[in-house]
Amino acid sequence: MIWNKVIECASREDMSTIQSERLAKTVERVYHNIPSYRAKMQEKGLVPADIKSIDDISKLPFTEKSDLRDNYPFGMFTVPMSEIVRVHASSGTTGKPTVVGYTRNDLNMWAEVVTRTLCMAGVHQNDIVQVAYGYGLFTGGLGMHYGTENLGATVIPISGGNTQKQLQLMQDFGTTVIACTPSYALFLAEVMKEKGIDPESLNLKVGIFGAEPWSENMRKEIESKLKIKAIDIYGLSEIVGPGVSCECEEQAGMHINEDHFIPEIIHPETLEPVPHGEIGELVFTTVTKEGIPIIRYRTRDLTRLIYDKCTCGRTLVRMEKCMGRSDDMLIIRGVNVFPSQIESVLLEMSETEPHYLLIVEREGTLDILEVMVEVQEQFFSDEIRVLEALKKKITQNIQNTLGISVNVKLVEPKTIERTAGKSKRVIDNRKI
Ligand code: DLL
Repeated sequence: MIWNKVIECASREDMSTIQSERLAKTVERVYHNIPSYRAKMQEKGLVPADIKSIDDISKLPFTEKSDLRDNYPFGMFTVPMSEIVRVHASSGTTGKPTVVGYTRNDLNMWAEVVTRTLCMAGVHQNDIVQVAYGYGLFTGGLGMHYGTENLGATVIPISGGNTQKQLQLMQDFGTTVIACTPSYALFLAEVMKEKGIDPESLNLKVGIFGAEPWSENMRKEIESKLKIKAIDIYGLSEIVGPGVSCECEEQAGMHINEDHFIPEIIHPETLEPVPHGEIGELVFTTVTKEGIPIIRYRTRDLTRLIYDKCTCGRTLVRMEKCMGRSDDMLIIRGVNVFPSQIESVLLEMSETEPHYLLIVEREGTLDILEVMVEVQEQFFSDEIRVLEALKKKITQNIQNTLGISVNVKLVEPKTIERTAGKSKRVIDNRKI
């Protein structure tokens, strides 16, 4: 089922026309309503009339998380507070959260894009959707909630955590769709196994997983353990929340709702657009938002765009699974390392659990990368020789992938902290 066929299957030409019209209007609005945007445009010698079509988008200045922080809490809103009907905020690693506000129209638009993504994932009106993303300032819970209601499916607003209850409701209510972070999905699978719950005995068929990076191998792991189709959904609070893009049942890249959010890929250092199809940093401009329109927001997420028509029939441009972030990329002795690379290695090995923690230290001038890995119950034996051999094998596999040496530390199952929300994979203790 396609929710909005006219838009989701539009020709490139029609989409460009829609985007160009909306972009020009948005630029006009922010120029006249937000002093910080006006100042940035004036610095570049730009007036709204210079932006006539999406071909002019790269003339515009970028927006960064720090712009939202500097205007904390409501300084980037373009409408009076009487028109803002909800706020959300995303907790940063440092300092104040970034706050976003939605008008009634914004909330309707958000519900519509999430409904589209649910249809992409193969969810129907008669499905029962357990929303296990956190409800609250985080956009995951409420974002999925209203999209599900808008579709007409049944929503179970359980929020994150409370694993026992999650499983009980899955059994009692006949949940068919679970929406949560991929790491929490694995945790649910783990607890199911412990409790002797056979996933085949449940009605689960689809999982809608996002809010953190996860690899193809992790997808395979979740699909085989929960016996479901695992769909990747992407979004960020600064743009709208979940629903910026999502995979369809083909699982071949996430369709971007580009009539609302125009994507670009730039080189993270030169900030210039990269040639079509190359990997770089994803940048979004919102063209329908009223509460807090955002021009050229630097997501720091690394991916590439795919413009070919998808076999599902949609023409909406697709973005590949995120390779990581330009800023959570670790640089270890000069080598770029993404946690997802290590995750893939671990998931390919049958002896390990997909739970790991990377700890980076600096000894003198040397970076040391320690990888804490959970070993499966049956392999965790007291026999030192067996464990030593396993440790050697894991170390070798990781080193072959990364091209740098690492210290592997094997730990017992369930040692590494599980969370119901986004997992923390890296502790960087370097003081640089
Ligand atoms: O995580 C919104 C969301 C909720 C998306 C539920 C999907 C599902 P923020 O808390 O603002 O918003 O975090 C946004 O999370 O820039 C990415 O780095 C990361 N992220 C989100 N989805 C994915 C994904 C929500 N599917 C930041 N793959 C983004 C990889 C993701 N990273």
